[in-house]
Amino acid sequence: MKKLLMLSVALTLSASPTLAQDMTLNIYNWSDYIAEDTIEKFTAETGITVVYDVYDSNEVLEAKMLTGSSGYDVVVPTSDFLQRQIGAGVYQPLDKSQLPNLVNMDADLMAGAASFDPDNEHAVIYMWGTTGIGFNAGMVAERLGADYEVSSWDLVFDLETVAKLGDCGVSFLDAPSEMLPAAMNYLGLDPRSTNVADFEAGAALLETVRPHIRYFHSSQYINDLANGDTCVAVGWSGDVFQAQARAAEAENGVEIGYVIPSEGALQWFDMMAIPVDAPHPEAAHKFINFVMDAQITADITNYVWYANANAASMSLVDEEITSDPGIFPTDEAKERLWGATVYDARTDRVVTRLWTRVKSGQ
Ligand code: SPD
Repeated sequence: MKKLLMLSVALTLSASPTLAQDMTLNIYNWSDYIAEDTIEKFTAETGITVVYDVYDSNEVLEAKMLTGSSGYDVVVPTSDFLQRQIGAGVYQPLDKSQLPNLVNMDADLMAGAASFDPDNEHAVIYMWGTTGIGFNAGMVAERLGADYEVSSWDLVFDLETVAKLGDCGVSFLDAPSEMLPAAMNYLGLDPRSTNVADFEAGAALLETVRPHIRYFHSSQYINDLANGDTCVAVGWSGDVFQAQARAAEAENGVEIGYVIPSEGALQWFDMMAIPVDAPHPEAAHKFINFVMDAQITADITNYVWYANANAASMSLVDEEITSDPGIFPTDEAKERLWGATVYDARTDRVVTRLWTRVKSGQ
């Protein structure tokens, strides 16, 4: 009897291979980037079990994607990295017939993303944000004076200013394709330039302030800011707001602010895509479609404090978030944002070499 049952299970599985293979889904996403209950809800709705891993750097994701056979079904590269990886044949075209919730997406923002992925063939926007400055209002005021208004990259790139903050802890993202352009922009150069001399100038500025930078890391700053262990972080919008929320929850008296500096900042889009060798492409489509549900996306934004590109979700997002110009920049602030440049292999080598030099401080 047992044998018969096993045989029938085996037959059922082989008769419906897609169903059998699609009961699992391997997701690789940025850390601190999903609501507490998103995965649980997805499994409850679909019966698909999820293995969820995280990273905090596009370079780490890219290395895995270019090596291949990562085992991941859904990954979330930022749009400039996505474009380069599409060029390397890393992603499969989406089957849009499996993505009915695409109608929920904001047409303008998707058109913007299409400049990295024509016709949005391979990816859908997950969340978007800016790279600006998070700061501990009290600690900064103690060192720079109560009247000092944090509004400029001066806070971290002006030597005299940042030197006064060294003791309370300043951190930079470990993201060369964001930090070098920010420094170049501060110097009055085009942040989208791929001119080696411009990168050299940006690196020289970063090396000047390097002695006052406690560390380069792209996720640790959330807790450090929240706990008052550091006072300033060049960071990603939602992460800084998460630090603010954690501090408020801890009632520890730490008050965190976020600014998009007056000189401008990078605006980026993180994109959901399916690797060409994903073991469970059908489940991957189901997940992407699930995230595009208006309520699910709103829940994520309400938890991680990142802007999303789901027009249908907006009325479900907390007003505290939709009205915050640090999360949804004003039209005036949008004028000062720049988009990422896609670096070719040669430029990438220049950036990597300079970044190693900046970080090592030698
Ligand atoms: N904790 C989530 C961080 C997401 C940041 N995305 C990276 C954008 C890079 N330009």
